[in-house]
Amino acid sequence: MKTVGITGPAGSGKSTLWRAISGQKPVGDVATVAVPDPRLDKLSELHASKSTVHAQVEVVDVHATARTAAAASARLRNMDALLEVIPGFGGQDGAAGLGAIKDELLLADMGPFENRLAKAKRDPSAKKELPVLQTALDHLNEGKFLSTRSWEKEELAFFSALAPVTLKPIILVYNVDEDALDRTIETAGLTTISVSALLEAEVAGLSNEEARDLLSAYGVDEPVMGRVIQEVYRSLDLITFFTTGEDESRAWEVRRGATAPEAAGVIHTDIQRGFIRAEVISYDELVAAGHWDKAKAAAKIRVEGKDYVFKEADCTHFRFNV
Ligand SMILES: Nc1nc2c(ncn2[C@@H]2O[C@H](COP(=O)(O)OP(=O)(O)O)[C@@H](O)[C@H]2O)c(=O)[nH]1
Ligand SMILES: [Mg+2]
Repeated sequence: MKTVGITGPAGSGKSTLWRAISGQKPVGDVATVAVPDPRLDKLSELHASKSTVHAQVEVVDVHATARTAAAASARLRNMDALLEVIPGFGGQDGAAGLGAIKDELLLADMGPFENRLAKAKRDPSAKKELPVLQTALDHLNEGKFLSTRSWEKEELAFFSALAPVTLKPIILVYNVDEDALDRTIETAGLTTISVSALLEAEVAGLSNEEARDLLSAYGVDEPVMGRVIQEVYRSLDLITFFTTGEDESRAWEVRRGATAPEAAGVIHTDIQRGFIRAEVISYDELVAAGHWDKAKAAAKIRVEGKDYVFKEADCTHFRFNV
């Protein structure tokens, strides 16, 4: 399960966004949220599955209970991806504050890199780290996020323990008034979505259908959760695959490029270890066939071996030995 942290300036709407994403009257500041996926609902319906299990993400209101900046920044470092909330509601101009927000993220990384560099300079066994740490620090000093450069595996190994904030996928959430949802913000290279956190928080307590109706009255096709998740999956390079049947239909996440045994390992390490083959059909083909058994009867199910690379929305049954 991936963890998404909400960050941003005080009063930007972080807690409002957290409520919007985590649903009705949540308590605390960490919520486990089912990833909405209409494809999964469709598969479940086609197979009359007894249970439907969505993929989950953990959404954290990073600053809600952190007493100090250091505590908040330590928490930020544990996140897989960040949502940076930029206030644009009530006449606020998000662009004006953008520079300061970027500087704050850069600063959060400069400190640890400076410390690490100073230590490495005193430690003869850390000689190899020096140029890499210096390159990273120079990059930050030039005002660039670490994610804007590609790093070799060995380079990353030198500083991944610092869990740099600017190496994480960062999605800017421009929090605008509900009647100004077409406002956008210019951010060189960073993914941005415009939302009204307040409107979304208000509809979060409603039924799915009511929420969609109300949002569509404002021209919003999809609740913020789905939009955020799409961006998070894209930025973390994750894909979704499905298992489906009478007992259960379930969505799973795996990194793009994963082979069939690796995908099997997401379900259980035993299935990866004892992997024999994967029966695979694309979501579209399965829906066209109407049912796994019908697809099988029509010889639409492929048999794939251990080198098969999983694709977005593959539907699968694994065959394995225990
Ligand atoms: N009008 C409007 N007010 C908002 C919006 N988002 C947050 N607010 C208000 O701004 C204030 C601060 O929001 P909050 O979520 O607590 O900000 P945080 O400090 O970043 O957690 C609250 O009074 C919210 O109701 C929005 O999209 N529109
Ligand atoms: Mg708050």
